[in-house]
Formats: sequence, structure tokens, C-alpha cells
Amino acid sequence: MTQQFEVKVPDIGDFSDIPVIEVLVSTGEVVAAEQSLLTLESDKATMEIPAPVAGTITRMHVALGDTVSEGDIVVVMEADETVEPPPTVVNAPQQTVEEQAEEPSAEMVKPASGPPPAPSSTQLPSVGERQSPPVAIGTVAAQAGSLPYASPAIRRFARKLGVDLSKVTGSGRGGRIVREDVKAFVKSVMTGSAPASSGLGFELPPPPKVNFSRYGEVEVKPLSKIQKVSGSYLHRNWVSIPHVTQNDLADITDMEAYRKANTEKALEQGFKLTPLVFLIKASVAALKEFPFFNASLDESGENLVLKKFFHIGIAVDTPNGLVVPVIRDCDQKDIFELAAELSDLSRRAREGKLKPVEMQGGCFSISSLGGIGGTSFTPIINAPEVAILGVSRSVTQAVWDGESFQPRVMLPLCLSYDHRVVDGANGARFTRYLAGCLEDVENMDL
Ligand code: CAO
Repeated sequence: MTQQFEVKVPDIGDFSDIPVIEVLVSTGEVVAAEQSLLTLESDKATMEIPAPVAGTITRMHVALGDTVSEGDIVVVMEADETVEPPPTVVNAPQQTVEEQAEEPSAEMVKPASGPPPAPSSTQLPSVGERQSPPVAIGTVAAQAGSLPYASPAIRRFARKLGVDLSKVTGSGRGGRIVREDVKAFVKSVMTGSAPASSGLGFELPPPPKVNFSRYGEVEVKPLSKIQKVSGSYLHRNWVSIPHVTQNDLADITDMEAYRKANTEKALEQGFKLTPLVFLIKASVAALKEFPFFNASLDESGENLVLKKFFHIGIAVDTPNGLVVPVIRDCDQKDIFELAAELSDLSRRAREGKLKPVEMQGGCFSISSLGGIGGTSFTPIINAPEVAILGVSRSVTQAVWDGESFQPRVMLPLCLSYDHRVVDGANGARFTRYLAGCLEDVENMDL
């Protein structure tokens, strides 16, 4: 003997006229107990209505886009076997949404004791008030950072594909993730334009979704390919490496005098002699003195790979974004050779003509913003390197020499280092050593 059930919208709080945003079953379909029948979406939350028992859908009372309120019949179904009505009140178990989706609760469909009421065509047993409660599956943007905003069907779809929904940007109403978003995400990972799971053991909340055009005129401009690629690496390095930035000042008054005295010689050869080549030489000297800065952690994170070569990466600002070409064997080149190479590499970087191999193999990087300005910044370590030197603009300052103030050219240095490899005292020693090299130009290996 079969039994008909009317599935009604249960008490879902102080809401009415809630849109049906997903119809997950159709007439004639056989469903399992707890299987999602439809999804409702209010201004504040999305929730699914599950089947109270296993059976067959005999009549759909709602269609996509309809609005419903508490007590409305949404589906009529025929139970597989005679079941007693569920308990009068079933409290939603306090479990996570994912658990709810994975593990239907037996308690939700447990028949109550006592004989089943006789079914009648005019008054079917209603399970609206007594069925399994609706399952809240997400909260609209206001709760960015908790659960990704997607329906149960999309969650199941994402689970099947192994997609972490917190990494998917929703294009549906209010930022809701739809099937196409999941597909697009999979495609972007496969083509390498989106990072796969961080593998860092923690998940980051998604950025807030804001419709900026609500506040004024906007223009959407896609990021360049370089920005997308370097952006994901910078992000990884920033969140995965414990950075500390050590600041110091180098007195480069004598170095500047030396540089200016040699400017003509460089210009005759077709390039400029900027402070950067002196910084490369001072960095090589400091890397020799502190070899664990010229190193990388291996993949296990338990060994330091010490490098016996001195290849220095230079951050170059190009119209399409940041690139870091590498000057090899800086210990074996003089400042004019370095300046010539730097001039060639930075020109080709701006023209987008660098070969991939020219951006590989660096031991330590320098990011110089001295030609632009600023007094200090925090450069991001270029993994797998363990430190990067940031350089700001030099200024002539009044420096006390013990008897009087002297005008001295002071260069701000900002060394970011990986605190897993370098402790604070050595960060300060390295930076001071490097500054000391610049301050003693006569003894530099130029
Ligand atoms: N203090 C004062 N003046 C400085 C200076 C400093 N620290 N560094 C450079 N200058 C001067 C140079 O001497 C040059 O002066 P002249 O025009 O009078 O000759 C001028 O500033 C411009 O230098 P430059 O930038 O052309 O040359 P550079 O060798 O210093 O740098 C390069 C080359 C390719 C590194 C640089 O052009 C560049 O792209 N810098 C940006 C790097 C960057 O974006 N870093 C951020 C990465 S993280 O987002």
C-alpha cells in the first residue's frame, strides 16, 4: 500500500514570497529520503527542501522562479512503503552544511510510533511542518568568508570535480556560484591561468564581492598575463613565507662621488651607471659573508640548499607588469659589465622580449624603487630565494659625526628575509654588512 505526502514549505523564519532558485526533481522521479527537492533563496540565505521519505514524485507544485511562503505545498510524493508520519518536531541537527549534505540523518525520517493516518485524496498527510527541516546552505555575500554561496546541486557538482568552491567566483545573483562558474574554474586551472589548491593547509576567505557601479561609473580592465601570473606567485610567497623586513641606511656619499666620476665612461659605452650595480656588488659580498642567505629551503622544508654561485634577480617595472630577469655570475663581472647587462635586460624586459631562461636560477633579488622615490617598503621574497633587498631613494641628510652635522647622502635599504631560515639578528647583521660595503667604496670589488 502506498501513501501520498504533501511536502510543504516549513517554518523557515520570518520570510515570505521566497524565490525558488532551483528545482532539482521532476514528476515521476524516484527520490531517496533526504534528497534535495528544491532550493529557496531569501535575501539572507539559501536553503534546500529535502524529501521527507523515499518515494516517487507524483506532482510538482512549483516551478523555477515561483515564490513560496511557509505552508505552501511544493511537491506531492508517494512513499515507497507505508510510513508513519515523522515526529511532530524535528530539530535540525547542529552540524555543518557539508556534513548535512554528505550524511542524511536517519532521525529526520524516523517514523513516529502509532498507526499511520489514513490517506485521503482531499487531505493528504502534510509534512510541511514536520518534515526534515530546510537545510541552510549558505549566506549571501554578507557572510563572505564562511561558506561559498552555492546551491546543494552545485556543491555536489564541485565535490565530484574536486573543486574548492571558496576559490570560485560566482557570477549569479548576489555572487552566487552557478554551474558555469565551476566549469570555468576547472578550465582555468587546466590551462594554468588560475592557481590550484594552495596546499598550504589553510583556506583563505574570498574577497568581498562589491558591485562598484552602485557607487559611480566604473570601467573593467582585465589584468595583463604577467600581472595574473606574477600576482598568484606574489600571493603565494606573501602568505607562505614568514616575512620580516629589516631597514637600514647606508651612507653612500663616497660611493656617489665614485659613481659620478665614472658616469661619462659608462655613457660612452651606451649605458648609465646607476647605484644599482653597486648594490649588486655589495649584495654578492654580503651573500659570501652570510652563505645561508644564498640558499633555498628544499621541498621537504628540512634542508637548506646552499648555492656556490651568485645569480642576482632584478625586479623590472614594465608596461605589462613586474618581471625579474637574472644577471648570472655577478661575482665575476665588474660594475660596467653589470651596468651593460642590466641596461640590455631591462630594455628587453620592457619590450617583452626576455626568454624564460633569463628569468630563472636567481639566488637573491633586488627591487630598486630608488629611481622613483619613497623612503621604505616591504619587498616580497621571490621564492625559493630566502631574502630580497628593497632600495628606496637616497637623500642628503644632516648626519651627526660626533662633533657637527655633516651633509651625507643616505640610501634606505629594506631587506625582507624568510624568518624560517634567517633569524632577526642575522637579518640585521646582513643588512649592516651590506650597508658597510657601500660605505667603503674603496674596498669594494667593483
Ligand atoms: N636613489 C637615488 N637615485 C636613484 C636611485 C636611488 N636609490 N636609484 C636610481 N636612481 C637614479 C638613477 O641614477 C637614475 O638617475 P639619472 O636619470 O639621473 O641617471 C634614475 O634614478 C633612474 O634610474 P633607473 O630606474 O632608470 O635605473 P636603475 O638602474 O636604478 O633601475 C630598473 C633599473 C630596471 C631596476 C628600474 O628601472 C626599475 O624598473 N625599477 C622598478 C623596480 C620595481 O618595480 N620594483 C618593485 C617590485 S615589487 O612590486
